[in-house]
Amino acid sequence: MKFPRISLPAALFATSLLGLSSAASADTQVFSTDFNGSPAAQINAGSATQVGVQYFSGLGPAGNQFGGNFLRSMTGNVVTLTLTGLQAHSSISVGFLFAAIDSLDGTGTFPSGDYFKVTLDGNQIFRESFANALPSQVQSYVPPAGVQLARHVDLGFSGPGSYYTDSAYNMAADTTFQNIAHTGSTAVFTFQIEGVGNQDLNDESWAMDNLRVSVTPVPEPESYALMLAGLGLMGTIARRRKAARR
Ligand SMILES: [Ca+2]
Ligand SMILES: [Ca+2]
Ligand SMILES: [Ca+2]
Repeated sequence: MKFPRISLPAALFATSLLGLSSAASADTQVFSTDFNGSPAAQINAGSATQVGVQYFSGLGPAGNQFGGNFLRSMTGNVVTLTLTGLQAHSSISVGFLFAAIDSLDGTGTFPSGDYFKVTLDGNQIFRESFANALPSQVQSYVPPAGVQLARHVDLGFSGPGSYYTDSAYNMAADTTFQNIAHTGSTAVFTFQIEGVGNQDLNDESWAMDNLRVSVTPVPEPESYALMLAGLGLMGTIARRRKAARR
């Protein structure tokens, strides 16, 4: 039995091609924090602080559960995440656990308007109201399957009481936040609850835990050049072999 001969350059090239294709198909995590240790330098939290998650602890799927501390913010405050030096990529995804704490008023009439808004590079990617106080209040956010972890449950902070129940969501499972077209080397996300219904921290607030950002890489221009050079080399090898068999 004869084994086909493979030249060393061709074998090396085939290996590098495999590497490139696997890198292109899998997302690469570029930021992650669980808010348990020192605050991440990439986050400007404004007046938000890292505090214990209280009864949110353990909510969430394996590997992505509330625990330790999270970043708790009053309504009206803006939390900004700034990422620089990102590798070449075609899209970006952000995931986090979201805690809707105490008597957020949804789209309701007293006082109306507690909207959680997320922007990327100044463009709004999410804006929905969240309601916790009364079951009759209107919440515009309809969580996709697998996103809602708790609703109208006392998970701590103000209360307990009918006005001060809480809700929890796994936003990493909401496709709104996944594979957003993006190519820039810098990405700036903002998170806030805004609207005419913003009240003080003891009345209503929100928090996030396990904030993670990933990108879908594309080969760098140098990699393309390498790939083209490799293809040329393989072509040359194939032609030489064909010529040798004549
Ligand atoms: Ca945490
Ligand atoms: Ca509460
Ligand atoms: Ca309010």
